[in-house]
Amino acid sequence: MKILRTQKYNIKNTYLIDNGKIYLIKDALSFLINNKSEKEIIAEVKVNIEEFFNKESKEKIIIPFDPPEIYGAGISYFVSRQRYTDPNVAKIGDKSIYEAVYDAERPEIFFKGTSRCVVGHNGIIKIRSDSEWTLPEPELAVVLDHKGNILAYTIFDDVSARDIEAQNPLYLPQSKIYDGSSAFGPYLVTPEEFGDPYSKNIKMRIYRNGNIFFEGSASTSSMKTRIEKQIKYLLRDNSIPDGTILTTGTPIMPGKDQGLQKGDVVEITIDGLGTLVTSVDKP
Ligand code: DO4
Ligand code: MG
Repeated sequence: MKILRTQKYNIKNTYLIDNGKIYLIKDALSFLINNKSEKEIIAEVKVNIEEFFNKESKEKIIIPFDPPEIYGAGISYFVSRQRYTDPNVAKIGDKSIYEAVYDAERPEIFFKGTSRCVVGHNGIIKIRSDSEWTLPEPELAVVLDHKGNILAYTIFDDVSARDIEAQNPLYLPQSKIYDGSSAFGPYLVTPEEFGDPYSKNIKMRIYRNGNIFFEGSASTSSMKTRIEKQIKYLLRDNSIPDGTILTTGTPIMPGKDQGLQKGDVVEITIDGLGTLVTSVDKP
């Protein structure tokens, strides 16, 4: 089952796509929390979902629901041990903080904001006004209930002001949380439909002036800090609300000269989750 939400004027509609049929439901989160009960279904509808993906459509795709809290896991893939290769990067003993956290038992879990900072499919992600090097981070994300059960999977872009993060690790929240610092969607996909989360391909393209400026791909099979462990640490002495999003870390990192620019288009595809497209702005 997939869930998608749209908006036309002030009216928001949430659609369930199941076995080729489309239903209007009250709300994505209550549908998932109430174990996909039929009581949550309002009616079967004859709408053309493909039409919403057409830029001219009046009914725009928006985030599938409003997450109350969003967290990120960091350095969960081997490639991210080398997040910064600069010799001045902060150290613990003789290891960079990134190598140290990759090798440690405790994963990196950070706060990534609330629904205030997030845009959906065809939305506009932002480069901070004080950042010259901002990168998209294409990630597999889970939607959790308050006990840490996985309700759904989705695509998440953990946009990060990498120059601000590099200046000092204490600046991490400023690199991660600001208006337009996240995107997710277009769908929520239930665990039964998504299947094994460790066999999915993640692909990202950045387009500049209509041409491919960056292209990269990776498999979730190389995720070292597995989702179960990330959830365990997220929930330790920390009560999360239903609908919390945990984004599981990036396996793809464009380089220093591949930072986003105003007008770029970012396209992220994950097997079974569709494609999330956003464009980039800088105030
Ligand atoms: O502290 C760095 C953030 C790491 C991150 O966001 C990632 O690995 O995806
Ligand atoms: Mg990240």
